[in-house]
Amino acid sequence: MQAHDIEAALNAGGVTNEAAKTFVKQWAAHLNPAHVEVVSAADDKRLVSEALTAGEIQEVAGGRFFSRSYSKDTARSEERTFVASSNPADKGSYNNWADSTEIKAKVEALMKDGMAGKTMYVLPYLMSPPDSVLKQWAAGVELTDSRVVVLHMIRMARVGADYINDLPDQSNFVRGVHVTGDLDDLQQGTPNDKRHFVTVADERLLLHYGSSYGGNALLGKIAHGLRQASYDGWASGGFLAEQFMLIGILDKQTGRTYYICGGFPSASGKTNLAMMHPPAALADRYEVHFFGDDIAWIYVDETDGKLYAFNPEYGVFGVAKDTNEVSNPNALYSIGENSRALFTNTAYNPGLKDVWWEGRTKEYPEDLSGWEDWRGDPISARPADKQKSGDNGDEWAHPNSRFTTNLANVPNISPDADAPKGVPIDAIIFGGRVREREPLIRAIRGVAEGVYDGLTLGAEATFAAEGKQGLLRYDPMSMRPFLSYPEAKYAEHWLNIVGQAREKPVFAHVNWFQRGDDGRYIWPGYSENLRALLWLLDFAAGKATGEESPVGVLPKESELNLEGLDIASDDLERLLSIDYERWRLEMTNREEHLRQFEGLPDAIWQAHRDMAKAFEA
Ligand code: OXD
Ligand code: MN
Repeated sequence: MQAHDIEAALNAGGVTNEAAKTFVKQWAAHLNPAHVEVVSAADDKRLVSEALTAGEIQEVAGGRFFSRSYSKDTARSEERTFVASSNPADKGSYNNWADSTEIKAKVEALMKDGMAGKTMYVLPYLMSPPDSVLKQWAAGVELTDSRVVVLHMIRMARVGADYINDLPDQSNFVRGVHVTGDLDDLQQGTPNDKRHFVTVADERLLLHYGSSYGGNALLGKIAHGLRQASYDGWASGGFLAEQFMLIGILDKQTGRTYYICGGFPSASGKTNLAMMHPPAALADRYEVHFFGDDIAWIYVDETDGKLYAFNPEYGVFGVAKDTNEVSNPNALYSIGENSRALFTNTAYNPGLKDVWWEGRTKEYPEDLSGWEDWRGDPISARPADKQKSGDNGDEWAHPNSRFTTNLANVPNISPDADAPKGVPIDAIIFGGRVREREPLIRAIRGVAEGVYDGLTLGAEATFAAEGKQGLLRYDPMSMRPFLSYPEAKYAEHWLNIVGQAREKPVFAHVNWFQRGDDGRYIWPGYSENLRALLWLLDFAAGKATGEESPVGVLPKESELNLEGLDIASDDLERLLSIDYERWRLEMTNREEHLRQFEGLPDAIWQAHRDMAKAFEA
């Protein structure tokens, strides 16, 4: 394309920001697209109809849509994700650091002419509520060659030229380039894997090559909202960007809303928690308000000294598996009729225009006709024993199949979701998926102790399968795949930010996944989880004292509101106590985990030593 045609396209799209125009022109020269088109959210209808005509998406009844991604491109690829900078001191244990000069040259070469014959979509976006106090870190421009990615971005971020035209510093936006690449020729998963998902953190530049799956290709969400923002928050000293859900709990009796944010490693129920309904017996008194299920930006307001948080996203990119009327009725509503939700890699029935995933209903759809699995293969063509086997590999929907929907569709969205300051945080919680050791909830006194708890967060999964029972895959603050700078500095930054708050939040660790000797979950979970959080708020207010333990304060049975809950007393006792032997083992594992992080602040080591010592007493 000629420079003047690109200029004309930018003008037609309403871009007046000269720095953005320069960025687009430079990359257009390198990527060589056939067309350039600036996108705003108002283009959704037209783009959906174009994508339907092109067969990139298909219709789901009730004004919703479905798409399949390439079969080797169905999840975030951690091993192909890099954080780059010009400073080798930015290398951490988990950030997969790369030298920015070297990796940029490599990715730029891979991207050369990567949009030939295609349209380059230009997406100016904002990762924050409009007028947010952290707005200066929130603007970005993503260039992408995928119309389906555009449809996701419109649901997940605020998209439109105005978000970059009115920037006080016109060049202050994150520059993102996404090139899908030839998915058949990327050698995914081999030693010659060509995929590169790079955050050049000290240049605020995102270069993603070789995928069109959401987690790799929606640059606003994870690359900007988490990796880049956490680096910016540290480099500026001003804020934290965390993979956290954020909710409000309204006590209708007092009229006060309490705000809780927290991190959970994947598949530990973050979306369900953020969207939960109170259990029936408590619904007259409490409401749970949704802010976000995946990202929170957190800072201290200098005027009132309080810790605030907001969700920078505009939508939900939720895991479909096991989403149903019991686990998450609000999620089902949010992807219901007229939501314009977009499903990815679920099972699909073109005749019925319907989608299905494992756990959507107890039984598989009775009549197999028309149903296609996530790869597009008819279920009825499978051997009979593979049609409804439930075995790994026989799933109808990909285990990481997703729904993408706008925040406005979530029925329990908070009336303060767009508050420019965010909301003041009362509690920060961490929760893993732990079979035996972690009680239902333990309150943690002290900021260093809370940060220590976050750094030692983890989930049992793969290691358990290898027979090392009880060993966690540690996932500090649930940020392991998104950490952008060294863990010791990350801990120090956490201590600084939360330390500045005049009113400190209470910390707690929760676990909804404890199992009995018979392997059954002993806590019912889902909406009942509210009971544990209400105890925490009582504890923070001094209305509950709990029982001291080496790992924090556990609720007394009498302090937990159990109205309307039928639970065996043995189970309850187990949920509210700890197994000392398992914990002693865990302390040794933690020490090894923390030792990786050279220069970890002494306050964190002290918290660790204090806990270890409490077990000796
Ligand atoms: C994730 C996501 O991969 O939020 O964590 O999609
Ligand atoms: Mn996430």
